[in-house]
Amino acid sequence: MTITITAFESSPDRGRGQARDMRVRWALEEVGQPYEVRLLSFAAMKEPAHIALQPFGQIPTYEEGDLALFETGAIVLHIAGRHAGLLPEDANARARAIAWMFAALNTVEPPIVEREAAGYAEGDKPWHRERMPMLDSRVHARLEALSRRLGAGEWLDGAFSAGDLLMVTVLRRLERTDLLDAHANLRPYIARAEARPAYRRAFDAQHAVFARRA
Ligand SMILES: N[C@@H](CCC(=O)N[C@@H](CS)C(=O)NCC(=O)O)C(=O)O
Repeated sequence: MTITITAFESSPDRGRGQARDMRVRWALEEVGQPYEVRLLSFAAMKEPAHIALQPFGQIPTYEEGDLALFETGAIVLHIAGRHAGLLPEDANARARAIAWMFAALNTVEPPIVEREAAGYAEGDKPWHRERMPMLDSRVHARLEALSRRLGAGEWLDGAFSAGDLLMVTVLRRLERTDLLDAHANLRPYIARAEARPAYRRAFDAQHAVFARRA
């Protein structure tokens, strides 16, 4: 059955793989599933046809036969549940890997996105400069705990899993900041993930969308 995902026609990140379709592309590459991409303009994302698939008018979505999904966590979990390669066979290890998926999206991503949003949505406010150190420290608190748990490990819990996949896409949002520098094992963790052939294929595919338009 053909899998179709949606992505930005013109990604604001200029092909740096920060848009969340990257998570879905990477997961599909890890499990060896081919997919098609429907590119959407910002206007098309807010039209009824897309809102029917994604109630918040965002990308990505995932369609496979009569199944339509939104939310990258749900999509990656669906892919990982259907195909080998992203979740361990052992039931307890599988549950722990899923906990890391939730941790990435529910515990680590929110302060990172809030800090990012403060930059473009509140940069002109008189209190912006005073607020930033507080937002930085919230991100650092999460990174510190994550870094401590990762320790000298290659991945978060044994073999590479969907938990690592989501965590790395979240951490990559900080790649152009200095926030990762205080946590010595996090950039190497990201680099290990980025060296995976499946990651490279997904990255190149989303970059090609940007390159074609440039
Ligand atoms: N929690 C959602 C977030 C989706 C999301 O924020 N998508 C962004 C692109 S990475 C988007 O569509 N932004 C445009 C908008 O919100 O209008 C998920 O993980 O799928």
